[in-house]
This record gives sequence, structure tokens and C-alpha cells, in this order.
Amino acid sequence: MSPKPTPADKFTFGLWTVGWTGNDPFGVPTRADLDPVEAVHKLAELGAYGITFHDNDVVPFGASADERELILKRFRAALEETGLKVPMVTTNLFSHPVFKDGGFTSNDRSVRRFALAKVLRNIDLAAELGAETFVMWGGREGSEYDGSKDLAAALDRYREGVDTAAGYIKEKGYGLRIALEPKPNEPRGDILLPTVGHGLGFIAQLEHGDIVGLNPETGHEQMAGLNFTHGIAQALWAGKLFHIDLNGQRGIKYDQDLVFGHGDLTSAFFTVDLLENGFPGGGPRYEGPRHFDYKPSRTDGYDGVWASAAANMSTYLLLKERAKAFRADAEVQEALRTSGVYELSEATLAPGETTAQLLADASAGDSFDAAAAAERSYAFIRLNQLAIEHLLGAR
Ligand SMILES: [Mn+2]
Repeated sequence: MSPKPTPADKFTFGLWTVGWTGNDPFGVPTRADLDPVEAVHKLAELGAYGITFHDNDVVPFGASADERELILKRFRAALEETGLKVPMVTTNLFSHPVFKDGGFTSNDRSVRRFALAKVLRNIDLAAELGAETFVMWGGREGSEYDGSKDLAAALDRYREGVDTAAGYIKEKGYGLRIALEPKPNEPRGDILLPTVGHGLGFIAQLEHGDIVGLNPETGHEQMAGLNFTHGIAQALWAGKLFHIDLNGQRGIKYDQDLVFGHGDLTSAFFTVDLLENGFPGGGPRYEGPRHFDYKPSRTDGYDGVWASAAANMSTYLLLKERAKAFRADAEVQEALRTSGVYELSEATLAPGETTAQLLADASAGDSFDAAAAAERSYAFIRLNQLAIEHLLGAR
């Protein structure tokens, strides 16, 4: 039995997800266009909390101010009618040919100035719609050839762009935070800020880094062979998990954007366990929307589009139930203790202990029985099997 989502679950979807018509590098669309207003109604019916979009998902590139107002009026009416929220807005600096060498980091200064002005206008729209997060996925910020980009200058310009946008948010007094979205490649051969770790390193170099964090995506980390749960854990630990993109990916290949849980299911279980139950020893928690950034396979018609939207939410809720049961199981708690999982929360040095005291402590030196300590079995396999049994509904 699939659990039924409600707005309290805070599930959100990109308009470009259910609205993807199936065009890929090898083929034309397989589905007719979706009216954004219909997307709002359908997602509300299915129990979603909100919808997100790129500026150009709603307002076509190059629309006049009057056209823009007319389109937004109709969109806003649908939001009011359904109660669907817009907690995040993102920017499109990748579709139009003008951005073929990037937006903030294009070698052409006139393109960079156009991109920056476009982002500032989009920030105004995000604030107007009550969004809390402004996502920036720099899909074209990168290169195919190492010699085609002065990489230090590119990072300078990237920093200039993000700092200017963040400074503008502060100047206007908007309640917005920026979330950068790492991705290793596709569409560029190599994209700048390819992983969560690169993103965190970049944010530390910003002037307005206090309102800049990350929007990690499951598949983007997994495309680089990295562990998504580890990635969001480090972003949380650094106070930088501002938003999240959940989907599915099967190994190192093109960006599949499958339904959440339709890729690495065990990894999805531990992602939900972290989001819903937090770290075993406490620590920072993620309270934001559970945002799905996926693509309904182009083999499917609109029946599949809405089935896949529902599948993301129901898979998440099933994993949430399983993760709650996992943590509540007395045998699991005992296994966590045996494995030393809670023990890791204790500081290695005693309160106030100096390095001299540590060096003088024989139990950490000459009298430490390394052979005996090496004998310890951490029993991680049993612990993991308990997780698998909960995941499979066997406990
Ligand atoms: Mn993706």
C-alpha cells in the first residue's frame, strides 16, 4: 500500500520535470507541451506542497514586459486556487545559444553582463513569488578544452557573479538565499564546481557566502561515482544544505534523472534516513522542501508523467516509514552500539586536554595494546543487513 502524500510532507517539483516533453540529443519530443497551469493543478491534486521553475519555464525568453505580466497573472491565479507554494525559483543561463560558452563565465564580457542582469531580474521575480531559495545550476559554466578557458579568471568571474547576485539580495532586503547546484559534466565536457566538495570550497571564497549554500542532486554526485548521502551530510555539517534535488541514477553515465529510488535504492534509503532521522549522534538537520528534479521517461505518455510524480513521493514516504522502523528497532540500536556508531560522537581529547597530556598518556602510547584493539570486530555487516531487512519490509 502506498502512503498518500500531503502538503505537510513538503514535496516540491520542478515545472521542467513533469513538463519535460522528451526531447534528447538524439530525438524530438515524444509528448505534447504541458500548460504550466495544468501542472500546478495536477501536482496539487497529487498532494505536492509546491512547484519550482526556471524563469524561462514560465515566461519565454525574449517576452515583452506586457506578455510577461499576462503569463504571470494566469500562473499566480493557479497558485492561489490550489494553495501550491513556490519555495524555490531557479535561473536559466543555459538554453539560449547566447549562453553556449556560459553565463557568468562566458569568455565574452557582453554575454556575462547580459547574464548577470537576467539573474538580477529573476531574483526580483523569485522574491515577488515568496521564494526562500534561488538555485543556480551553471550547466554551461565550463569547457570542452582545457586551453579554451583561463580557469582562474573563470573562477574569479563566477565569484563576481554569485557575489553580485547575493549582494543584490541583501541590498533589496529579500528573504532569499542562493543555492549552487554542482554537476560534473553534461552539457559541457567539464562543468565548473563539479561536486558538493568543490561547491563548499568555492563558497568559502565568497564575500557574501553567508547567504550562499548548496542544492546537491542525487544523480549529479552519483555521475561522478560519489556517495550522495556523504555529500549532503558534509553540506549539512557545514551549514550549507540550503535545498535538495532528489532523483535516481544508475552508475557513472549520462544524467538519467530517474524517479527517486529507481536508481540506487539502498543509497536512497540512507538519504531518507539522514533527512528524516538526522545523524545518529544529533547534529544539524535539514528542514527544507523535499524537491524532486527528475525526468519522466520519454517512452511514457502523460499517464506515466503523473504516475512518476506520484512515484517519487510514495517511494520517499515508503523509505521514510522503513527508516523510522530501522531506527526504532531495539536490535538495530544494540547493533549501532556494538559497531561503535554512537562512540564516534565522543571527542577524542578529554575536555581541556592538551597535546602534552595526550603524549604523556601511556594508554595512548606505550601501554596501548594495538594488537588487542585490532581484534575488535565492528560488525558492520550485521548492521547493514538489518538495514536491508528493514528496507525490504522483512522486519
Ligand atoms: Mn539531473
